[in-house]
Amino acid sequence: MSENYQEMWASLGLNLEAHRGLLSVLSDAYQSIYLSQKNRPAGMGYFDFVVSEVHGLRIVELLKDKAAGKLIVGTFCVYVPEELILALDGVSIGLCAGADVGTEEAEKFIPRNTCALIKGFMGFKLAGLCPYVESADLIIGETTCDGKKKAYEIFDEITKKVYVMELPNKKSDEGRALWTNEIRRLAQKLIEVTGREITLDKLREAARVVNAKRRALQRLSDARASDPAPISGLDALLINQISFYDDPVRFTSKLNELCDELDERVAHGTGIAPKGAVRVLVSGSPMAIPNWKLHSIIESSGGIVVGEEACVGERNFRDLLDAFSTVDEALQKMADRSMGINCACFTPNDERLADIHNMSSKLHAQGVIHYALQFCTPYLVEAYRAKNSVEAAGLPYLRIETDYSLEDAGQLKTRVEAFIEMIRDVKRS
Ligand code: BJ8
Repeated sequence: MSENYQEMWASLGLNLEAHRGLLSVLSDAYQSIYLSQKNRPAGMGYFDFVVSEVHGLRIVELLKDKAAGKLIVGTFCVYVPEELILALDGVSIGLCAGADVGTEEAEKFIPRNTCALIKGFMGFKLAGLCPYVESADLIIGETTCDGKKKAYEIFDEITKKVYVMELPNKKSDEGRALWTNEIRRLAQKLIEVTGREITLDKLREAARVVNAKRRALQRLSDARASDPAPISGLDALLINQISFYDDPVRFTSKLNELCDELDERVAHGTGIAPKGAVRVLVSGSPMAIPNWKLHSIIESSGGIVVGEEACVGERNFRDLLDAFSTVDEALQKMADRSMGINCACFTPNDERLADIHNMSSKLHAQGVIHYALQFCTPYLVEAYRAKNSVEAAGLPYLRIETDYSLEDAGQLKTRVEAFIEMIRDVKRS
């Protein structure tokens, strides 16, 4: 990344020395994990470029948008409707963090036994390393897991930008009514902050943009059902991660170009891994950028990740926003759509078990790896029911509990290799 951004980073209050170190570590990791892959689709060039400019050009764009009067809104959860932010001339940016950064600083505010995702977003801010948090005008939190909802109280003390939506725990009629009301409350908040009105035309245009992005992500997911898979799980994960912070119109256009290329690869039988490579579905906690650890281990052990039953994955794009004819109906439809996202923060959450089953069949997965971040109680507890459900369907299951550090990488690799070998044995017999 060019050094020309020093002035911008300084104006955002970043810790320049620590930031330089972070970019250098990220660039090395990207080189060894991503750029060492063989036979990648040419269309990945755009996404490589986006990563190389993640703290550079994209921040320049956000600051230009801000100067032009747009509201920069940071979010942490796919329940927050992106359409509503866009309809009020806002820009939506995902703030979840996928690296062990600023842990020492974060642990001054939150307990050590907090999940890595929460420690990550707190740590990035506290260590002066997140230009996204610094650029944001408003940060939207939600009452999902206990760790997040309590951390937002402190994050608001630190940033003075946090607004929290109340997410119900149950998908009952009362829960749906509560969430619909929360979307209306968010609409009012955005109107108040921007001084703009919500119009039907603006909502329709925003829905068109976000649905087009979801359709492109669905195309990517569909392409992964082929054997050989035309794209690695690592690259597909990266695209899903980028979908949370790139400009949505440009992202959709570039992803559709890539999907055209993937269609050709499928037609010619060109794969990123050999035909017959062991196909794995990953299910569980979200993997925020630059968390590439598990995919990298699976794919360097002879497996191929064919899908993610996760919020950085299928839960984010599976359902489109339905058509609407009034502003209030649009808000209602946004609430209905997000209530179809089956997060482990809900109880009961049988629909997620069905999602794992349906994705495994659609993508021809031969095994399921359940991934939960250490201290992520919702997903760690739900792993029990996921195991029973996956094994009842006759698929091998492996439960992984980890964090962002690489300390357990060797041990995880041994377990993943044994899992893949076991699936190969089943296939041979
Ligand atoms: S809809 S998964 S994006 S809440 S990993 S912070 S759950 S302790 S992120 Fe999520 Fe919305 Fe649900 Fe999806 Fe807590 Fe677990 Fe940490 Fe997590």
